Amino acid sequence: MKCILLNSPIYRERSDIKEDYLPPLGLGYIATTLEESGIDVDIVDCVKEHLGINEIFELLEKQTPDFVGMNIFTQNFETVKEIVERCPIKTTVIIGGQAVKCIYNEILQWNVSNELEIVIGEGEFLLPALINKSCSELPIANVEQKRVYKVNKDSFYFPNDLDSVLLNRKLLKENKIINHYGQKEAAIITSRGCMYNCAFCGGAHNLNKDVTIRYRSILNIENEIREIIKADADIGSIRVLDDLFLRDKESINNACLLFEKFNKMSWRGMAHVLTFVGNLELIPKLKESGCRELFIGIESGSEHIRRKINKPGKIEQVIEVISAILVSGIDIKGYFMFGFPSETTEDADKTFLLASRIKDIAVKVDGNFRSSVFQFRPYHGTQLYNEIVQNGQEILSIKSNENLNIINGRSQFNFQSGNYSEIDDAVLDDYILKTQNISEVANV
Ligand code: B12
Repeated sequence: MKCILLNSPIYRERSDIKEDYLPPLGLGYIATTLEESGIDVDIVDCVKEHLGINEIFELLEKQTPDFVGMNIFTQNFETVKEIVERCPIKTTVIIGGQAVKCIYNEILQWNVSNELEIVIGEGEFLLPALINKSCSELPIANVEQKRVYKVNKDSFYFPNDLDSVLLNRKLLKENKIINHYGQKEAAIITSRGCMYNCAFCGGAHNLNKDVTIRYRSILNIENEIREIIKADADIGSIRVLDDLFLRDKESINNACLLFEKFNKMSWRGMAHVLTFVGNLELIPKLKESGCRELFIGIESGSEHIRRKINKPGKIEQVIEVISAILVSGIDIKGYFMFGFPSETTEDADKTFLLASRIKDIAVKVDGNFRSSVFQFRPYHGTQLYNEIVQNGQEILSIKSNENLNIINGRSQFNFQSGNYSEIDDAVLDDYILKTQNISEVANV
């Protein structure tokens, strides 16, 4: 039984654009359980290998797998649809990923001749059962030869205990991810589910209530880091990719205790401003533990927009927390977004001003500041997507915004599917470009 898992391409055609890349850990978890069940599995990373539809078809014709699994995102919905509909071989296709819970009805309409399994939720325990035809749960929908399976907290296949979910990194073939500092870096995920309600994010708590928030134990994370170093002694940095690793006082203390054990290594992680409100005194300890950079979603400098997107924390708290982090010598990569529904040039000015204020602070202290700026685009399964649809507005299909591609290395982020703000298109592009240009280009 052979199964190929495709990390689906962002671009329809082969592109040799040099872009940042992070490994598809979700597919890695699935490949690990498939391999353990005796299934011959291979991850083909179309993002890393820059494969377009034609190259994927050539590969499938050559390898003729019995099963082809692939993830789908709002951004590459049309491309994945084309791959599935025009698939040149007889196989069983399996589609999964965060967006599926909101688009499975559309996928059921696809014109497909192959068998199609559509999976809502976390797939690593369900997939071996599906492939080995031993699945104990019935599909929640069934149209012709297409079936929809759902893994939520009530499913037998839901990973309740993250410590028991293994990741064989060899299957990810992640040989060289060199980070912004020139260090060889490995990425890890320490939690699943989210406690925040960001209105632009598909992982928001309010819209995923059938999934519980789960954390790995610190010992389990420590063991994974030891495995990573054992497999590759050149790893100089760990990047924590989930939002909840640093969430409160206790988790900050735990992170310090954990990384103090790896004194030759630095680490980087995501955090929210609220993580540090009331915990500023712990930031120097984070620095001592090897924390080199924090990734923080600042998003908007307008209080009105922040309320609309459920982004907690007042502007003054943003400044206070970010200043304390920079003063401690930890760098910050701050994410900003322009073009939220109903956003005006006044709101956008406030965001640009906030990014400029942070840059002004950074130049006077040890920590460095990089900005990473996006045009808002509505993703399936988010509050803002639902609101736009409820307002009767049409969500346009995704296309590249070439005006933004004058900055190198960011074209994978420069997609848009309509402008829902009160700001003219060209003015919006200007805000994005000038806020991006506040710092050096923010890559990995
Ligand atoms: C960390 C992260 C990333 C990381 C790593 C992803 C990873 N896990 O490997 C990086 C930075 C690489 C990333 C990239 C992108 N991401 Co991202 N990411 C996240 C984040 C914050 C956490 C996801 C996570 O790691 N969960 C834990 C892991 C184990 O779960 P997972 O990856 O989802 O995989 C599980 C299930 O989804 C499912 N599954 C996944 N794939 C498949 C495939 C099959 C066949 C099956 C059956 C099941 C299945 O089983 C997996 C194992 O349990 C979420 C937001 C959130 N809080 O959930 C956004 C999120 C998933 N990302 C999102 C997006 C849009 C992207 C990008 C397209 C961004 C871009 N470039 O513009 C790219 C996709 C590129 C690609 N093809 O890889 C959106 C998706 C929304 C949507 N409707 O499409 C989310 C929801 C954030 C948001 N803004 O709303 N992302």
